[in-house]
Amino acid sequence: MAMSRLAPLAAAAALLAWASPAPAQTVVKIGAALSMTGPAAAYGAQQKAGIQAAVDQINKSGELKGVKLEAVIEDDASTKEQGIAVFQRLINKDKVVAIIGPTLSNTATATDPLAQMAGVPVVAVSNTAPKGITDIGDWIWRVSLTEGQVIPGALKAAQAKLGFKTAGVLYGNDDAFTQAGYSVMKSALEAMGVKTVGTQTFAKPDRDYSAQLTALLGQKPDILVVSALVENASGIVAQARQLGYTGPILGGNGFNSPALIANAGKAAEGVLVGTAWNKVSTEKANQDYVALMKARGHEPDQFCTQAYVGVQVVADAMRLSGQHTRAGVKAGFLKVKDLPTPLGKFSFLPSRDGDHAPAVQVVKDGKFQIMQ
Ligand code: 1QQ
Repeated sequence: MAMSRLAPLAAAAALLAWASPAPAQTVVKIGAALSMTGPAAAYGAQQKAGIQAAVDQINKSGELKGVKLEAVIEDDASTKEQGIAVFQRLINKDKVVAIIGPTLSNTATATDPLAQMAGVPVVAVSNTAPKGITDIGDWIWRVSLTEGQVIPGALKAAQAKLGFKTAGVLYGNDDAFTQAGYSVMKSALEAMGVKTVGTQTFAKPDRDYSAQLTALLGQKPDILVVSALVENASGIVAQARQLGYTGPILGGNGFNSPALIANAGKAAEGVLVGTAWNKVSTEKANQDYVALMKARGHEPDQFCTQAYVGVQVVADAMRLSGQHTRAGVKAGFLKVKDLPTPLGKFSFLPSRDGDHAPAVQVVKDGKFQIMQ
């Protein structure tokens, strides 16, 4: 009786042993703190898809001989408090070799000092505040281009097309990213000789922007320039159109989500936004990535792509240093050079910020289209 019950098990075990010679593999954990809930949730969902695609791809390729990557993805809830709790878990409990994230610059200002103190490499894949991220210390690195690397060029490209002379500016005054974006916009407009005819603010919980927009539109600006996360951005765009504004609107990185188009609908047509990802790039690394995501049934945005590249960069650092430890990843970052990625050839600057070419896109026919 006992024999007959065990026999099928033994047969299955024998079959498994035969089917998978299973080379010894070390599991290496990469942590990610992403905004899966809260005001930045639209970005977090895309980032998660990018990380999982990269981990699967790298494991399948076998390029990290003897190493199997495992992503430990946690929700930072778009807040500093939850971000801190997640970082502590990833650093002390999961013992990850690197942390990707957190989604928001605002959260990063609170979490990244913990990683710096613990000696855990961080790769920011969506933080775009120029200051207060990589300058936290030598364990903090960044793939995402900053607003300073993207907005001045986007404004110039837009001006070359549209020829605006005056601007109305609207920004969130309760977030590290929206404030930093505003200060980049202000200096870029000044440098271009564009006159700012009005500046208004809002906060993340706000849903009605009619007072601010009415004040700005009363000044008849040629363009509206907005620094906002996507939930606020969608409402601002929709309400500006409801108030009869038909002119151009240029947004910062917060606008870089298809959620803007889904939420604002037709009102989003003509919105301009600088981007780190030229999705129509014909470079092989981009074409391969686009095909991979298509095969996975996922429509990627810039945030998905940057998160994908974050994992690529960590894997490349392990390959270059020959180590899959925290110190090994950091040492490898110093050697990453012209890595072919869907964002273009990627290298780090001496400031540990990312370096590759940005692009400009405009919403047309319900889609972000690269401006040529
Ligand atoms: C930041 C950003 C947000 C818009 C995206 C996550 O760029 O917080 O820095």
